[in-house]
Amino acid sequence: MDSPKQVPPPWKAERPVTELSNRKSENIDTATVPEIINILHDCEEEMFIGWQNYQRLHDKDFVKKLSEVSKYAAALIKNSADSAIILSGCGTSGRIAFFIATKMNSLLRERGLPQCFGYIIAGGDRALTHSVEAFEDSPGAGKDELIKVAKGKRKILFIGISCGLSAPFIAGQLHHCMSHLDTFLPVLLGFNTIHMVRDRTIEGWDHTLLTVTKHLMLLESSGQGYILNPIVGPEAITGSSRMKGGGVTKLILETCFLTALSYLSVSSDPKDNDEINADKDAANDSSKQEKLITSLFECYKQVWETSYPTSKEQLSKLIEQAGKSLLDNGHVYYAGWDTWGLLGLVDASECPPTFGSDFDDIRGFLKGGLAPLESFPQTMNAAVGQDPLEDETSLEFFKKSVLPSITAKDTVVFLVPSNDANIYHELNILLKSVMQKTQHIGVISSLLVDETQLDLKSCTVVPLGHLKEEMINKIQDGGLDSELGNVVVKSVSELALKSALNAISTGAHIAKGKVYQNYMVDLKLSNSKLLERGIGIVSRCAECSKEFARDAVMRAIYRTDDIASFRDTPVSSIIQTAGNVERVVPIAIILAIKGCTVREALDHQERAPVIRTSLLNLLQPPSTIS
Ligand code: F1P
Repeated sequence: MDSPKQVPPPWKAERPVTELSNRKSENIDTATVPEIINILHDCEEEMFIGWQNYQRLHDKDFVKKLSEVSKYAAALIKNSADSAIILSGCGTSGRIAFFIATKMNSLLRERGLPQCFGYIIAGGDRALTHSVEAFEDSPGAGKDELIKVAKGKRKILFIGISCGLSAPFIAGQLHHCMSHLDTFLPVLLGFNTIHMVRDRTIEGWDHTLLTVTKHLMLLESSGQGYILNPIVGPEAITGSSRMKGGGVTKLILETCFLTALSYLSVSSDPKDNDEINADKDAANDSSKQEKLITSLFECYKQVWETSYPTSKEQLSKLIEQAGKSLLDNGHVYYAGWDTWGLLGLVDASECPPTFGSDFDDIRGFLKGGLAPLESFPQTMNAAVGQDPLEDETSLEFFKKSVLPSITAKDTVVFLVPSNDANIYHELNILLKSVMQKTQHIGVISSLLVDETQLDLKSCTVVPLGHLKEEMINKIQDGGLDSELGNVVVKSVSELALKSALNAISTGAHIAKGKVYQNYMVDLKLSNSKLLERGIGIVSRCAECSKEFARDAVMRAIYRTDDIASFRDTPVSSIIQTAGNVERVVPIAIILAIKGCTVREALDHQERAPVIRTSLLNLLQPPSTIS
């Protein structure tokens, strides 16, 4: 019997699953690279098999809810003149919202349907590539953005994504939707149970995340809202929801919208599109749609699973090269085409907030850059240039402005999605130029790629898995036409790519000593969730109380031993300062362990800049350090 087994209320806070340390990855910092890959695999597997007794992706109730949301999406797509589907999130969740909205709009365009997907990312479009985490704390900013994007629409499916069910930005938007139910169907997507949602006061607001979520839960009982929250277990790097949180968000949303499109039998003659009859299919065949959803989940699992054995050896080599680059103060560059290039950009942009790295340490470039991908031009700001040569996200910019400065210390990883003569031509030219600069070159390719067309000598080639014919047949029997089948083939390989990229950037930062046990010990404390996470990490590493850790963090932020005058400083102001100060968590850990002054902690940090080594030195006698 696969019914949900969520722990029932009372509404007592416990540590959310998304902030727990995963027991499987406790020793990831001392593991060899092949072992790191195994650990990541074991943690990611929880996306599909679930965690403890909580609701899983495959559970009947979850699949049923997703099918209902997808039915609603189908109806809106059908009547899209005055309807919209808006996806919103902060950080990685906002980037995935952008990714999906862009992809779905281009699919609708190809099918002769109006583009009705929109996205919101907290902090605006600059946050697509940069860390702009502070907006996550503002319910008001969330609401204002939603009002802008929703303008002129009569019916809206709003999906607020917050992996930790923790972003006030999303709570502000859901609250607005719930006050305008004539227009909005509000959906919350995340990976904790409701009883783990924070009930803490939010500055300048008289609701909490818990009150908003409970209100939505009430609406759910009458079909006026949904909470989609399968539990996928703690992240391999504690709290790093960019990893499986981001992956499972992509998987769930793509499944939802591809299923929605399967409801619409589009006539080959665009004039006949009026005859699309979503309602008939939707009402008649729920169980067929639920089956399709389950089959789609299986497709993702199959390709994700088969990519590990096929890619492991070569991926290990690439992670070692990338780690060496970062240790030598070199760079890792991802250069890719199509959605693969975009995923490279996403992975790179997550490193500064997670590992306290520089923007240039790991960077991504995409053929054509981000500008042509805009889904909702009114939300784009001037940060993304229109000329690819000036657009710092484009492959053209990479060729012109980055390639000339590449050295033997750098690693370049090409992301090659498809069998395309233009890509082969461009890549062969690029490979020739890059080979003259560095030996560290990786090529991650889908099985669609014909490697005989490429000059790959001395490259580390990482092939990903491919969807089996029988699975393609299964989803086509389940209602997807061959065009949608091709989209599935692409989408499932993207998940495998995302895992490989996460492994490269995580493995490289482990090599650089930015992970202690499975904690990100140099994260940027740029919003309230990250401030709390940072205090928790200091308390765990230094084995001290939360209060003691909080004081150490405050001293590290303000670089003073006398923090009495900062006691009543509002969290928003602490965060504003903390976001601009380097190495807050490492300094706070030293302060908490040594009981020294800030000056002494800074000196210690300077003498031992590799954080993990410095921590081990403090915690153990040097002779026992591995
Ligand atoms: C959003 C987010 C993460 C980011 C960092 C800060 O989290 O911006 O994407 O990696 O951890 O929070 P969530 O709202 O999706 O839980």
